[in-house]
Amino acid sequence: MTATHAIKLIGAPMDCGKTRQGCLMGPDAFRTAGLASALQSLGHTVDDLGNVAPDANAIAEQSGLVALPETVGWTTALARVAETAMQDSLPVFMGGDHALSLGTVLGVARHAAAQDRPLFVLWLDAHTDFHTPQSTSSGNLHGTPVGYLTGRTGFHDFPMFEHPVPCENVTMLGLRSVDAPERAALQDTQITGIDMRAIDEHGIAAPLAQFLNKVRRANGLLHVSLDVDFLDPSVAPAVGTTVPGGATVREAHLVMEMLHDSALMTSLDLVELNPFLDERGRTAQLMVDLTASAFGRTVFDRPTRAFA
Ligand code: 4U7
Ligand code: MN
Ligand code: MN
Ligand code: MN
Repeated sequence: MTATHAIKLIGAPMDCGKTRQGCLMGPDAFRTAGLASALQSLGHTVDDLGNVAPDANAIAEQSGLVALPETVGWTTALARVAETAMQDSLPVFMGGDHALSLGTVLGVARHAAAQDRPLFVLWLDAHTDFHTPQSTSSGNLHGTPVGYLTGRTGFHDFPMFEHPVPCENVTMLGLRSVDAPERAALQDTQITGIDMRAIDEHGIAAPLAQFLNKVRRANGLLHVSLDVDFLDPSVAPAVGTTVPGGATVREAHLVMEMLHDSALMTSLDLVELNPFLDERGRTAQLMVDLTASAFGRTVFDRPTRAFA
């Protein structure tokens, strides 16, 4: 039996980070799939805070960007909620599209700075989400949160990211769709990007273990952002941005199990679930099962080793 957590479930039915709609149903799909009871049954205290709503603001729409004012409104609201929740809990943000991480990581970073602890980010995604509002050609701001949280310039209408996450503290796993401007910008950074080819060759455990050791040595906080499209679309169809060749069910569980064993994770985003595209709830269910693994669900406890 391992440490129990005070978990806060926070719904972020954000759907404006891209044009394709449906992620607003995500939080309710996570609830219907039994996220709270799955975590409670592992011994954790779970408090569902309901859904956040975006702040109002007077920012103007900008041509070439999808729903900039609303996205900034979500960012300011979620940053506030995240920073508060970090004080006495481990928040799990139920999205909503990946633009919600603009806000959650901003709030988490403010908390980390107040604690005088370094923040690390694990990005589980087919995409690097490293655009700026200038470099994106789709205009979809769900492709920008890593650019924002690492302090790239160009986020003029967003709150200043006062304490950017150092690039060497960011690891991405599962990559298989990176736009040319993202690749060019990433080249000049210390971000660790593990693509599917590297995972095919060397497995997913080694790069993750290396990253977790780094977090531990630094006594860091660890924010994990899990995009549904990290997973292969054959096992997780409920996402707008499917890219073939993603993580298997077992690779994803191993990541979550190692996160649990590390006891390092201090906040979690579950993003991009689009229940309108799901098949009988299977993607929502898989995401709940993966979250349960991250919070200690196992077949056998490792220390006693079954049959050993
Ligand atoms: B997600 C894309 F062009 N890079 O910018 C873009 F391929 O949060 C996709 O990872 C972004 O799902 C995907 O629109 C954002 C595209
Ligand atoms: Mn635990
Ligand atoms: Mn993403
Ligand atoms: Mn993605």
